[in-house]
Order: sequence, then C-alpha cells, then structure tokens
Amino acid sequence: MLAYIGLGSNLNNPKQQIKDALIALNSTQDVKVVALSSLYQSKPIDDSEQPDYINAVCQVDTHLTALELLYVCQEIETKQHRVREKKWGARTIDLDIILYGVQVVASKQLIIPHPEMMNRAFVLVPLSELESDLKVPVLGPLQALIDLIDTSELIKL
Ligand code: ROI
Repeated sequence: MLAYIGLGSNLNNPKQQIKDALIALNSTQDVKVVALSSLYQSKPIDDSEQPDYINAVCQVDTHLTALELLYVCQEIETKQHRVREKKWGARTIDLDIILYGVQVVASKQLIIPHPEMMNRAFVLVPLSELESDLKVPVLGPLQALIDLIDTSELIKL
C-alpha cells in the first residue's frame, strides 16, 4: 500500500528532527520511504506564539495496516521526545498519516484522509510535488483543494 505521511517540527533543530523521523520510518520493518517532498517553512496555524514550522510530506510503501502505521508514527514521536502538552502546542516532531491508498478510515483513533488536510498549505503543496494529479478520496482533485487556500505564506526551502 502507498501512504502519505506529513511531517512537522518547530523545536530543537526542526530539519534534523524531520531527517531523524524519516530514518526511523525507513528503518521500520515493512515500511519503505519511497519519495520525499521539499522542506517548507511556515508560520504556525492557529497559534502565533510559537516558532515557525518546518514541514514535508513523504510517500511510504508499506505492508502495515493504517492503524499499525499510526502506532509506528506515534512511537517515533515518543522516541523523539515529543511531549503532548497543549493540543496545538509547539512540538519536536509530528507525524500525521495524510492518506492510506484510497482507503477511507473513520475510527476513534484514526481519521483518513487527515481531517485538516484541506486547510493546510503545508500539507497540500508538498503532496502535490509528489503527485500533482492526485485525486483525494472524498475530497476530490488535489489541485482544486490547493486553489481554495492561501499558499502565499509557505516558503519552499
Ligand atoms: N502550523 C504549521 N505551519 N505547521 C504545522 O505542522 C502545524 N502543526 C500544528 C499546528 C499547531 C496546528 N500548526 C501548524 O499542529
């Protein structure tokens, strides 16, 4: 299964945090990172009193189920000392499953497509770098989603 994972960090050397998370993902049995977008910098959405974020999106080829992949992501977050304080607080690393093939998931633990993806330039723009003609399950063509949001504040590094 091909899945997309969004990575974000705004603490403790964000670029290194993202690199470390990618290495950890790729070192997981039955998970291979097959593509990576550019890194992007942006102001925090929803909370201005935090450092800017660095974000990227990677594509993984995996034999894990969506839920197993979620647990892998959560373990990497924990290992990189993410402390879950405030819901929207600054973080060393955030790994979000954006898409899992064309599968739609709506369980207590996991919602796919990621429920905020359509509002987030730092997800949609790197995703389109990897697959510009992507049709997002439920939400429709990726390019149409991008046309609806402001991408002017997103800085490609
Ligand atoms: N803002 C940006 N720019 N990037 C993120 O990854 C990010 N993650 C979050 C909140 C705090 C919503 N804002 C963000 O969780």
